[in-house]
Amino acid sequence: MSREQILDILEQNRERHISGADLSRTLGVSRSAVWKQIETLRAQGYDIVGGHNQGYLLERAPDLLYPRELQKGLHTRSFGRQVYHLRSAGSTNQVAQDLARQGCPEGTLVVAEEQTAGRGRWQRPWHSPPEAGIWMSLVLRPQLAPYRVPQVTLVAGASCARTINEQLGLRTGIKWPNDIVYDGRKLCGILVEMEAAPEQVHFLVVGIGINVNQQPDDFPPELADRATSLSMIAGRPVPRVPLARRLLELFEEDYDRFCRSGFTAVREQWLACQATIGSAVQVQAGREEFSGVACGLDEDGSLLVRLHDGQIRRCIVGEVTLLR
Ligand code: BT5
Repeated sequence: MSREQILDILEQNRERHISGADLSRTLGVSRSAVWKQIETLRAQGYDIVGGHNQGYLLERAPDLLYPRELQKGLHTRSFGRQVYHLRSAGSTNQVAQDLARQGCPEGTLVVAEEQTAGRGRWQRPWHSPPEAGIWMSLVLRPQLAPYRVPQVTLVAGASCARTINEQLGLRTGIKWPNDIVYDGRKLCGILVEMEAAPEQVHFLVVGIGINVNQQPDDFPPELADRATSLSMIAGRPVPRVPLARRLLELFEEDYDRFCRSGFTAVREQWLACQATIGSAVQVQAGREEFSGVACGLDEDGSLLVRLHDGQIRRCIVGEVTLLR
């Protein structure tokens, strides 16, 4: 007997109590074995009311990113078909990289309720407090030359913005290349890491961090006026499980289109959600720094910036600051 079977039965009977005797008969185990499993489920956050004599009723599943919860009604081919759920991880990108090196299939997902060493680009820290956000990493194995990897960041950004906007009825925007922002504050970041030979990517790890249920006090002082969360924007708690599930579906759809038809197939979608073009920007690209007006997105995903002397500069990688 597994806890999963007990949950299956309780989920199919959300309107009535199921007696311990019925559960023990159906599953062929003792009533005390049933009780022990119920206690474990409660410890995992499942709100099960009742007891031996009254019978059991599942009132509420927890909003934790358990594989079982994420995979309920998940319409994907490979994304999230294999899920590693961790209460706490250093960095989910690191765990996913290790799994990728061991040969895990494309679409393998690592999610953590908390990260203690969450990272951004250039080893900057990513603040990931417990149960407050979606901290996840996906392993991808595209047929792709390494120079095109920055495009995958844009694809993931477009999928994140689409998911958030669709699920919450918001108009968040993408700051090129990898931030989702609302009212000038960052609520989601993407970190794509790769292992590659000169001509061919071996695997990618796409790390996505979405601030969901933080309140202003949950952010460290240095982020207080630069970061926000979906619940701060929506003014209510936001369930994480449906959001993460929908993100897996939309990201798989966009990624498939990208693999089949190239970046052009996703470019329009990125443009529909962008919050960069048209703004005055300052760009840090390697050791170089320049400012101008972001004036377009090239066919390959590079940001085009018109400098003050009218020259157009293409940026393939870099850090953009929006100037007000
Ligand atoms: C990013 O880097 O925005 C990529 C963030 C990726 C995080 C995910 S979570 C799951 C997976 N596992 C990981 O270890 N990472 C990925 P970057 O553009 O370099 O931005 C980093 C900067 O964002 C930091 O220097 C802070 O200023 C700011 N920051 C840190 N934590 C934040 C948060 N929770 N919300 C908003 N801004 C944050």
